[in-house]
Amino acid sequence: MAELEGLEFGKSDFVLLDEVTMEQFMENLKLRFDKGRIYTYIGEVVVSVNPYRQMDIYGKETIEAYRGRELYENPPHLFAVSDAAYKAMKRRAKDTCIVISGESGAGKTEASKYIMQYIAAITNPSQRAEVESVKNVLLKSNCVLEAFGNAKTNRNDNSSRFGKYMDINFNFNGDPTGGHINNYLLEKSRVVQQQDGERNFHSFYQICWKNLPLFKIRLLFQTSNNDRSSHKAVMNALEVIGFSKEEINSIYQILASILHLGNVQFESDGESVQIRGLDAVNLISDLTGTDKEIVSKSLLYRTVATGGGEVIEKGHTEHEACFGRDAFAKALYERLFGWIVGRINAVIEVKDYNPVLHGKNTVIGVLDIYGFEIFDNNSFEQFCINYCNEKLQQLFIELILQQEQAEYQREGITWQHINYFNNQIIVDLVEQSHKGIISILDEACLTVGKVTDTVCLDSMDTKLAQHPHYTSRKLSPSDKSMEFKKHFRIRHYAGDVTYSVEGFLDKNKDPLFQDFKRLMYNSANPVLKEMWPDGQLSITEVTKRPLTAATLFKNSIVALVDKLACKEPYYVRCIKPNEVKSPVLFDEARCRHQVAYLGLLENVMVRRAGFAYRQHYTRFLQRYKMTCEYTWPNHLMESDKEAVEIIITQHGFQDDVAYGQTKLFVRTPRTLFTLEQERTALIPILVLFLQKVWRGAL
Ligand code: AOV
Ligand code: MG
Repeated sequence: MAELEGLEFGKSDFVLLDEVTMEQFMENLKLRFDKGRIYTYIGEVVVSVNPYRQMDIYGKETIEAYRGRELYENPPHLFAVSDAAYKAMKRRAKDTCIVISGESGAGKTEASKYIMQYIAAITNPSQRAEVESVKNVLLKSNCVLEAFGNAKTNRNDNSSRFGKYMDINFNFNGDPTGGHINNYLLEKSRVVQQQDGERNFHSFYQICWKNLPLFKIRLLFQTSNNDRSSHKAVMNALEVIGFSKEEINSIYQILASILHLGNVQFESDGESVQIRGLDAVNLISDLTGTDKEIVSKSLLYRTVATGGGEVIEKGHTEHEACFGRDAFAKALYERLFGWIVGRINAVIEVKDYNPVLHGKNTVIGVLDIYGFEIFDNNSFEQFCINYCNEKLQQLFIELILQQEQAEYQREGITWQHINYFNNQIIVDLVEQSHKGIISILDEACLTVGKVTDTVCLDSMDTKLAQHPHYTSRKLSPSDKSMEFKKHFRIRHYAGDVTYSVEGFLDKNKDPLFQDFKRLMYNSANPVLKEMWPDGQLSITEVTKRPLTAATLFKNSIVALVDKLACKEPYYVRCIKPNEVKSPVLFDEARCRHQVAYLGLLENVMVRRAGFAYRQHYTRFLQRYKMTCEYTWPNHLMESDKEAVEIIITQHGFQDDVAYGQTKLFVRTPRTLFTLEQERTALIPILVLFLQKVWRGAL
């Protein structure tokens, strides 16, 4: 428990509150925010409030102050948990992960960057060149991924529109040897459409500082000087990571062609559809290294296989042509993004690692994913993002609230059970097979014939009418937000969200005409070709039913949760203090709401009634038996448990521990720290003693 700050800054660990009530919690959180103390602990969990201003707490001196120290030796900080995760990994060869959660704009991405900077700063003291280069690439990758994966939304000027989980690999010295980035569902619909007041991905505005044929593109009016400096940083980062000149050129050519695709317009004379003016098509063909004729043709026709195996060309309606163009633009961007991540991974992948020679390869994972969000208009993307946040909340409950209580029960420790809201019921509502929303969506997508979004909504309304977290429009006819008959509502752990079902089926099916894939595969540009390997399939070879977007997303998030669950977790819980990005405003109601849904109060209760450390009796004894005359070198008690009791009593720690069936439970870290110090002081004396014994002097 951190106690190093004066009382005027409030309690640095919520566990130290006089009473665990919402009032006291909020009072402390506000006091600390007002005093510029943005971090507070709940045991080992860091609660962070977005300061919305530059804080002078991330520099070299602060890093040095936290390096190698224990949590309670310094005021609360991200660096302290980063160090704890690092120490656990290095000393105990444990894989650890740092999970950062909180709603959109709460400060997750900033936190993840500080964590990575800290880890980079404290490793590789001998400055070995190959390690330095790995660290450099890991740090620079942030800049590139933000440029291509972040955008201004109405919640956050630099909102992550993809999920990111990064593993950093370490050798036995504790130096980074490589890493791997997993990216989750990029919000590609943003490429063709943004809500009022929002922007496309940053990369599109940065591109106008390049020498490319970009006239007549409306989007670029929104570009700023900020984009210009970011562009320089991205170019530098791409070079440092090792992208070749040709690759960098290709990236920007693809971006430019997506912009020009946005300028392609169609017209119809009632019979056939034409492209209005061919400027854009010509530019796209130049930029992508493809044939002008085939570009036009791919935009106007699709090749289909008939039942008899015959292959024919079918002209699009105007609507289909627009749909195809947009799907193509989105897919081009998505593949570009995936390719960039893949290229970074290829550079940082751990190479030539031999566990026999180099020891166990351990990992610290850092998760920074899009936060829970509610917009005026919530669509398929918000549905996926919010589902993902439900899963992470579920993991938090499992790891922090459930497991903790289950262990006390198992070990027979006296324990007042703490109730909390378990959001598993909402997770099930979304993902359960056959009955969940994703299943119902998939079923509608697989049904042959004309199934519309509204038909699918009907089916959801019927099947889920009884679910306590689902509101059907039929059940609330007077509800204004559902009057358009195209909405459904989920009562999420973090609040109610009304989703518009419009576009759900298309986004879930995510179709792209094979003609575009073939067009790209046949590009003269090898980089572009590499992104479209499936373009080589002929129309008759194409798999008919690939997995839907929601199911693919679900599978990836389930895999992510499994990955996290087998690591030792460290948590950063971010809170957004207000809706207006103010550094001084602490919006009490908004913060209270976040504290409630994040389950922070329950976290304090579990922690407070609970014990910071626990250790098996035998292991405890092995480590600390030298600190007690009755247990060194061996004890004469009936069991190890009794021997441990003697050590504890002799030190006067009996009020700070509880004895479980197999483990000793220690309430405060200080007890362990004192024992550890004593042990360290005794070791040289014992070594001398043992040397004498060996030499026969004693
Ligand atoms: P998010 O990652 O949680 O939202 P960010 O980390 O992007 O939120 O933070 C939003 C903005 O808040 C940043 O651009 C900074 O201006 C400011 N900010 C956050 N943390 C700090 C800090 N420690 N010091 C100074 N300013 C900060 V989202 O990605 O939208 O869920 O999807
Ligand atoms: Mg973010």
